[in-house]
Amino acid sequence: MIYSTWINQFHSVFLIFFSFVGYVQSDVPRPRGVSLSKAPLYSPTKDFTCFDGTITIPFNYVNDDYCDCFDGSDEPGTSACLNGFFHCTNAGHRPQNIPSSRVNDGVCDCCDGTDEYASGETCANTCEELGREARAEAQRLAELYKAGSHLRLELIEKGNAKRNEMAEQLQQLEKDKAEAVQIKDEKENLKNDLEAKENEALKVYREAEELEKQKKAEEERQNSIKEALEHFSKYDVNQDGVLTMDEIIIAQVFDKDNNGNLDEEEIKYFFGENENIDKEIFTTATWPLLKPLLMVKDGYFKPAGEEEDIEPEQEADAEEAGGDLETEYGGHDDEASELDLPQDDAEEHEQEVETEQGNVYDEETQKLVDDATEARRQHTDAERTVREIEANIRKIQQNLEKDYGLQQEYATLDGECWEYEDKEYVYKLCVFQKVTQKSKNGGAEVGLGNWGEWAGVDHNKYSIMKYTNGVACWNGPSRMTTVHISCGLETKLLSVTEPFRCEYKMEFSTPAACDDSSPTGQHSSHDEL
Ligand code: MAN
Repeated sequence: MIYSTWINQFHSVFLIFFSFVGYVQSDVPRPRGVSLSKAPLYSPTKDFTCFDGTITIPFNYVNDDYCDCFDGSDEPGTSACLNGFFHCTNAGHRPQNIPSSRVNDGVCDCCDGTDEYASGETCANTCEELGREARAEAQRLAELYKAGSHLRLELIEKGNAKRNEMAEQLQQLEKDKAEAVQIKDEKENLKNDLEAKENEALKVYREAEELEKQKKAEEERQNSIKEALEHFSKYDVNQDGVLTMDEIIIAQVFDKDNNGNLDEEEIKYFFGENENIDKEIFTTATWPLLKPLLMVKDGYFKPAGEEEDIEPEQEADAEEAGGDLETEYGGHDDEASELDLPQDDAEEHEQEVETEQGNVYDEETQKLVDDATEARRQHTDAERTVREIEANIRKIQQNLEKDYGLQQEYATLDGECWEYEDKEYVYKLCVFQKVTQKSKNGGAEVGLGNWGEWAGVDHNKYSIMKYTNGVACWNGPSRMTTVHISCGLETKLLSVTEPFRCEYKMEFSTPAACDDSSPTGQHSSHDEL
């Protein structure tokens, strides 16, 4: 197989070399400006039919300097038809077809000078010299392609191996994934089982906690009533079970604004519509209003700006006792020292935290909690493993979907990066990935495009790579880059330009492009119409 490729390559090289000399041969009589291949269409013994088949004219109308055919085919040797072509034989070099308008226009277009036969312009025949140069260039290219094609074969081999390896990896990963999913499902079942047991065991604790809470709430309620009644009894000087206005005045504590008087507003605040207050009203309505006031007087609240002096637990208790309390009530020492609520509350809080931390489960329950925790951890790990495998699968699938050339010759370049520096920037091409630009004066890398597609034309799709969707250009579209690929013995970035603002053009050479069986490889110079 390698041998037959070489035969092909030799054939191609042969074509490149001799396509420049093959035209010297015959001197078949033909009208001026007609190529050898089209000569049979111009027979002096017959009428001439335009190439488009629309009109037939006597043969002596051909090249009579009057355009008869719509396609210009009757005037190959004059400038009469706007759309005609003049063929120069250019013996010694490449034949050429030039637009009819250039015939006898005073400019030498054909290297054999035949286009200026009546303009008076003397054209030197430079075909031999040009042909020599072209043949030398063709020879150079043929040798380059020959040498490059060795390297290209290696790239093809490695590219195929890489692709096969990726396909194998994918298969393996699919297997790994199936196993990982199974493990994950098992872990999930185990987790669900253990969580059910854990829940069951904790239910008892939660219920007990709930009961405890209710009990505490009831205790607090009772304490509050007790406390209220103690205060009631203290203010009810004559102990008749009713607080009167006189008694309230004596008690002093109802003087909200501390001005030494009980005004109407203060009386209304505590008494509402009642004239006297019995124990029931005191406990349910008056005490909740009075207690925060006592706490203020006891120093649990300070005027604005002095809050930082409040001990944290006092603050918490104060909030609980009456969050909407206004702070302008300055503290002064009073009977409020009897209120030792804050300390109790703090202890209670500590106890709750301890319960919530779960340090108090019995051994069996604790084991169930630990088992469930471990099962949760293992399930999370198993889920992560599946996700990681899936990410790898996606990556390999994306690579396998990439077009690495007809024979995978570009596969090994995937992910490889090459740099090019000009005065201002360092450019980086990471093949099949992205293109970036970094200013030499510092600053972040600017994306000039991500791998998009092959964009070569004329049967040579693999001559241009397109990288699109780079960083948006200021006031313009996203940056993009085209990478023009040519055959070279070394893989490297040859040049970077910016022909249009934010549209970059890179010249990149690689042996992967040294395919002399492709149209470019043969450097076809057949330009006959
Ligand atoms: C930066 C570079 C240039 C580009 C301008 C557009 O300076 O990316 O290549 O032309 O931005 O504003």
